[in-house]
Amino acid sequence: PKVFIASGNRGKITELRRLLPGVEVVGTHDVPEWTAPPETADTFEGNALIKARAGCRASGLPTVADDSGLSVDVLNGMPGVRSARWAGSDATDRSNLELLLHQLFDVGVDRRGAHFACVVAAVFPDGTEIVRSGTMPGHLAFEPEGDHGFGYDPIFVPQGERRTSAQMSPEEKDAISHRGQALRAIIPELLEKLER
Ligand code: ITT
Repeated sequence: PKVFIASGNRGKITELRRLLPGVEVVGTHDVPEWTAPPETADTFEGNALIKARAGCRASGLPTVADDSGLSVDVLNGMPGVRSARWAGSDATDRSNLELLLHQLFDVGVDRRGAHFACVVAAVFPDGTEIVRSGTMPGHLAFEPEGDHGFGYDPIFVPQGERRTSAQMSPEEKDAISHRGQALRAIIPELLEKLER
């Protein structure tokens, strides 16, 4: 089975490939018709569907898209769907997490709660749409630690952990992550439909 992954985020793609063993993944470089659509929805689900529908249209293939982000309690859930460009249109993973740490500099350890959320959408050429989600609760560290993962991983400590998700092995992160949960939830139906 073959799926197009409609994402330009390398960290995400690495994890999605790992979580889809046995599936042949087609990337954006193989689909010249692909251009990233504006993510105009204000929910993860809305944006995941925008990307998966556009990907399916461009590639003609079953398409998986992921919309995800980090929601911080004291920021009323921000950055949320704005996580990728929190520090502006030319933001990097580093500038995003530095801005977030700065915004929380006077927030104590007991008020640093946050969670990652991920929605994966699969859209098929026949119009079928499947959507699944996952979350990973935890809190924000005071300084970046670890160099695995991507994005905000160096400043996020999953519940029950002392390490950041960037200090965990890929397998450890997958076992508890928002993306791991969403993928494990979508796989049975996705494979069933791909193999039909
Ligand atoms: P695509 O839309 O092309 O897939 P994107 O990076 O723009 O890539 P999103 O709009 O879904 O994707 O933004 C997700 C951001 O949330 C991502 O850039 C990270 O900063 C953050 N994020 C999501 N999952 C994460 C994870 O597992 N670890 C660390 N940061 C994560």
